[in-house]
Parts: sequence; C-alpha cells; structure tokens
Amino acid sequence: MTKDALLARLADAVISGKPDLAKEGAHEVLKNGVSPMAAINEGLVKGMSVVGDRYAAHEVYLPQVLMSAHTMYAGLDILLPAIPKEEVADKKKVIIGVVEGDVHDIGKNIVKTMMTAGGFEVLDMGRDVPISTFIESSEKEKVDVVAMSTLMTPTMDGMKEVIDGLKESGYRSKVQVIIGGPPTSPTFAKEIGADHRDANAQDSVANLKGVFK
Ligand code: B12
Repeated sequence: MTKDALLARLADAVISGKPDLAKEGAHEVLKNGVSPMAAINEGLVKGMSVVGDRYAAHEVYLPQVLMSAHTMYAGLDILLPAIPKEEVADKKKVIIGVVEGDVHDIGKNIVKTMMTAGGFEVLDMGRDVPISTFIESSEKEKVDVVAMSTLMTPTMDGMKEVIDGLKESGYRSKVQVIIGGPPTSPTFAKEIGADHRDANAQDSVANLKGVFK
C-alpha cells in the first residue's frame, strides 16, 4: 500500500469512528516506515477536521464526534510513543493544560508529546483546569513556560485571567506564556499579554527552542 493510501486509511478510521481500524492503520504506517508525525497530521488530524466540518454542517452529531475522538486516541496511543525523543541536558519546565470550562484535550496532548520529545519537561494539568491551578502550580513548580489550550470561544478569556493572575503574583516576568487552539490568534495573544500563539505542535516546539537557545 502507498503512503497516501495508508494515511487515507487512518483518516477514514477517524471519520467512521472505528478504533480497531485506527490501531491497525497506526501499526501498519509504522511498519512501512512512515513518520508518526505525518501519520498524526496527514492521517488522524485530517480525519478529525472532516468530522469537525460535518459537525458544523449538522451532518453528524455529538455521539459520532465522540466516537471519532475515541478513535483518534486509539491511533495516538500507538503513534505518540513512536515519536523519536531528543536528549537535552538542561531541561526547561513547561506546565500545560486546557483552560477552565473546556474539555477538548486531543490537541493539547499532541503538543505535550511533541514538547516532551523535543527535550522539555512537561507537567500536564489535564483539561478544564481552574485558573487558580495554573497560577499556583506555575510558581510552586518553578516552571519556565506556561502553555494554555482552548478550542472554544467562551473559554478564551480564561487565558487572560491566568496571565493577569501571574502578573499579580509577580511570576509573569519569569515565564514564557504560549497559547494555542483554533479560536486563538497572534493578535489575541498580544491583546491578553501572552508571548506567542502557535498554530500547531511542531511550531510551538520550534519557537520554544528558539527562545531558550
Ligand atoms: C473532537 C471534538 C469534541 C470532542 C472532544 C474530545 C476530546 N477529548 O478532546 C467532544 C465530543 C467531547 C466535544 C465536545 C464539545 N464540543 Co467539540 N469539537 C470537537 C472537534 C470536532 C475536533 C477538535 C479536535 O480534537 N481537533 C483535532 C486537534 C488535533 O486539533 P486542535 O485541538 O486544534 O490542536 C492543534 C492546534 O490547535 C494546536 N494547539 C492546540 N492546543 C494548543 C496549545 C498550545 C499551547 C499550542 C502552542 C498549540 C495548541 O496544536 C494542536 C496539534 O497540532 C471540533 C471541531 C473542529 N473543527 O475543531 C469541535 C468543537 C471544538 N467543539 C465545539 C463545541 C461547541 C463542543 C461542545 C460545547 C458541544 C456541546 N454542545 O456539548 C462540547 C464541549 C464541552 C466542554 N465544556 O468542553 C465547537 C466549539 C465552538 C467554539 N468556537 O466555541 C467546535 C469548533 C465544533 C463547532 N464547529 O461547533 N467536542
């Protein structure tokens, strides 16, 4: 089977919500030497974006989106551990989480894995993370980076609240604050006082490496 056909099979597994097909497809791409990142972005994520479009067009409903998300994780469970890891002597510490009110965590988990693979120590606070947890844990754990994710418009303001809280506690000047998720933008990042917004996991690792080089 060609690389394109293997990737299309992964996308189809997510679109049709078939976890077993995603697992089979993930093993198959790795066996054929396709990079796990390509399999994630051009296979699983591509499938999920089709599901997102269909959901927005009311062609599929929440239970189907849930099955697709479940399928995405079945594939990610095999592909994420296969990403090669860099060895770094002086590891910078990142705290990452999805802001309060939002449970969408697939993208955050991809970012977390890419950062770990890129030589960062990552503390994952999970999803629906209270504003106070971000603020208190950042200082307590002496992190170098605060990374926040959200996929929903109503929860974007939580990012500003975290940054404002970090300013109040005096820790803002000691950290890089990065944000991501489709409703965010570089303009929004500037508005709320974040250092930058990255569109995807690879860019965020490249940018952070630039900051700490
Ligand atoms: C899967 C999904 C779900 C799943 C989530 C499962 C899970 N465990 O995550 C389920 C079914 C649970 C769900 C629930 C809901 N969903 Co939903 N969901 C989606 C869907 C289809 C795909 C999201 C996804 O996983 N994409 C794939 C990942 C890989 O992409 P990503 O998250 O964007 O991540 C990449 C980048 O953005 C970036 N990135 C992400 N985070 C970060 C962080 C940093 C620091 C950086 C640097 C980069 C970065 O890097 C990632 C990888 O490269 C989207 C539609 C869409 N087109 O996005 C709707 C969508 C996000 N959902 C939506 C809604 C409204 C809901 C619900 C409120 C529905 C409801 N009525 O109950 C609930 C949410 C409840 C809540 N309180 O959170 C809306 C949000 C609208 C808005 N703008 O506010 C969307 C856009 C659908 C729509 N068109 O209406 N959903």
